[in-house]
Amino acid sequence: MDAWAADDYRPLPGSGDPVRLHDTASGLSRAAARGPTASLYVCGITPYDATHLGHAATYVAFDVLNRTWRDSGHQVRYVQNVTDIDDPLLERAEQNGQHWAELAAEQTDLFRADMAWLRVLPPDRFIAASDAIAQITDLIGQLKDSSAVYDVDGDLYFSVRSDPAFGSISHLDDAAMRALFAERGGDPDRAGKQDPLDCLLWRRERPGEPAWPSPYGAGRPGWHIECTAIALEHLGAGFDVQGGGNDLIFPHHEMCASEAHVATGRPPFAQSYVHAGMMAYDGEKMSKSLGNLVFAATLRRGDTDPSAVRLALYAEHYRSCREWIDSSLDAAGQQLDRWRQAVRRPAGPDAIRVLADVRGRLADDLDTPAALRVVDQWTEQTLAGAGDDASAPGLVRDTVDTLLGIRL
Ligand code: 5CA
Ligand code: ZN
Repeated sequence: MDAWAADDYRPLPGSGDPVRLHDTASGLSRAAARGPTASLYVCGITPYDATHLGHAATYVAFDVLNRTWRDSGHQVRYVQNVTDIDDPLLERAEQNGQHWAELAAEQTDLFRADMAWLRVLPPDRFIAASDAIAQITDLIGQLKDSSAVYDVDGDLYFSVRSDPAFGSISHLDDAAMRALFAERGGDPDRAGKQDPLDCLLWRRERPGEPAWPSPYGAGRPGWHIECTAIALEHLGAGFDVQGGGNDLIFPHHEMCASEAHVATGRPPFAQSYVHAGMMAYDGEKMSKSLGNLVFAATLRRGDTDPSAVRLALYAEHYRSCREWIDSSLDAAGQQLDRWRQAVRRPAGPDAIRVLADVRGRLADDLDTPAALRVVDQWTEQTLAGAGDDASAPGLVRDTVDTLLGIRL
């Protein structure tokens, strides 16, 4: 599937520091990429409703990683999926009296427009679950060969205990896993399962549901196997970072990793698992099911400056659980105005330091609040008339543009 048009990414002078990221599995801050190519899989949307600012915050955070990696000399290989086959999407399509594929196409288009508006650099591969059926069924075949698959009334399940490392990403106890599994699309209480946590790989065809032919009969894939198959196909086992919001730690990323460990026999699935905090609104996690949403498209269709949205999202660290406050857009707009005034001045204090400092802050687990303080400080000095470096305003403008995706 096509992603969206790439905005220009202009290389900066010199090169940035190696990026370190907090890895959920080890709890450590680690070098995020090892070779010249940095590989990234970010879990994509389930396209049944418009992109809200929680999604936007997560994709913008990984966009900063993409930009920071490129700036430090890596080639980035970025893959993102679209979960266009899943229960909530099928239910919404049914409610709307719409074909599921039409709803998915409509909402994916909206997402593309939102991402392009926010200047998020597109993934190299943007893959819908419905376009990955062959890879998914092949992978289920590999799991069957490892005796990690069993049948419950024609549906296929993955035995999580077949992976000795199951649990090593989330480190949750059994009761916590069970509760989250039930909350996030799992079926711990289904009769006939060997372990309540075993997850669905292939659901046999039911009347009124989409189905694809497969060696296991007609049906549709479960959720986790979709990302496992797409990541293994396009990045291979042991790629650098699997990312998403922290609501994906369990079960989604735990299940993906275990399926891959068993199928390939070559753990780890990803070197690091990186998670953004949840964005709340009106005191609760912004979520399609709760309906407490601020849509990116509403801002896009109004007169909101996308750079102000990015700046507002950067005000707190990507891993923190944050509350979206409507007035934060006004504050970000004012901050943006000052930055713009400063880069229009004929001269300012040396900006080589600003570039080095912004690079250093972002290389430290994408510390955007600290990076903003660096630019704020230069801005205040410049607006106060300090410095006589005529190249500084241009360099600050380029730094902010390339590393933060903010146009001044
Ligand atoms: N299709 C799956 C992933 S394979 C999915 O979780 N889709 S989603 O549309 O529900 O979410 C898309 C991305 O946004 C995921 O990375 C999810 O973790 C993240 N996300 C969802 N809600 C929020 C929120 N309130 N704040 C921050 N990120 C969020
Ligand atoms: Zn995923």
